[in-house]
Amino acid sequence: MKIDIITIFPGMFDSVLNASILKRAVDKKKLKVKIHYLRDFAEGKHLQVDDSPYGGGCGMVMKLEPILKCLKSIRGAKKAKKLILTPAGSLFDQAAAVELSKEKQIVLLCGHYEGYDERVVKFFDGELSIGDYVLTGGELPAMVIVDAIARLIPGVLGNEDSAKQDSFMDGLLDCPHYTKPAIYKKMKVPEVLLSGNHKKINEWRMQEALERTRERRPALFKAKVGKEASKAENRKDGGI
Ligand code: 9D3
Repeated sequence: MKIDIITIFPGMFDSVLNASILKRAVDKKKLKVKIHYLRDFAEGKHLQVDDSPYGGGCGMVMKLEPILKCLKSIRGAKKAKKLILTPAGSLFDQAAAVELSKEKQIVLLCGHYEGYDERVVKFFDGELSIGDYVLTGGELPAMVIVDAIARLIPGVLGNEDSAKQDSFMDGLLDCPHYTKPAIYKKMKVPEVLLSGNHKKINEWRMQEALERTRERRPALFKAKVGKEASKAENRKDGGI
C-alpha cells in the first residue's frame, strides 16, 4: 500500500512515521508513505498556497493551482483513491478504514485555513473527517487514517488475523482487562477471571462489553443488536 500525503506542514509527519508499528510496516515494505510539500508547487515571489475568499469574509482559502500541480506530480495518482481531509467530510470510521485498506494507493490532501477552493473537489474521490471536533488542520487526521489503515494490512501486526477477525465482539467496546497482581491495595481482580472456567470467562467478557457499549455508545449498541438480530433471522430462514 502506498499513501501520498499533500501538506503545508511536512515536518509534522516525521516522528509518527519513524515510530513503532508504522516504522516497522514501512521497513517491512508493507507500507510506503510519501509526503508532498504543497509550497513546492506554488508560484510567484511569495509561493502563496492560500488567498482571500471571493465574496469576502475572514480567513484564507487554499488555492487551486498548487493542489492540482502537486496531484499531477504524484506517480500513480490517476488510479489512486484521492481524498480530501476536512471537518465537512463524511465520517472516517472502522468500516471506512477496512475499505481503504484494500486500496493499492491512496492520496490524502490535508485541509487548512478556512478550507480549499471548491473546484478541487472534482479531482478527488471524496472528503473525510475523523470526527466532530475542530483541529488546526488535516495533518493529524491524515496520520490517524494512515495508522488505522496500516494495522489492517496483512503482516503489519504480529498476530495477522486478530485485526480482521469477525467475531461477535466486533462493533462493541472492549471489555475490561486485568493483569498481575490479583490483589493490589485491597483492589481485587474479578473472581471469574481467576476461575479457569473459559466458558464463564467468555460470558463475563461479552456481558461487560455489551453493558459498556449500551451505556457509553447507545448508537453503536443499537446497530450491533440490530445486526445480530437480522443474522439470527437469516439463520432461521435457512440462509435466504
Ligand atoms: C468555521 C468553519 N471551520 C469548520 C468547523 C473551518 C475550519 C476549521 C478547522 C476548517 C478547517 C479546519 C482544520 N481541520 C481540518 O482540516 C480537518 C479536520 C478537523 O478539524 N476535525 C476532524 N477531522 C478533520 S479532517 C481535516
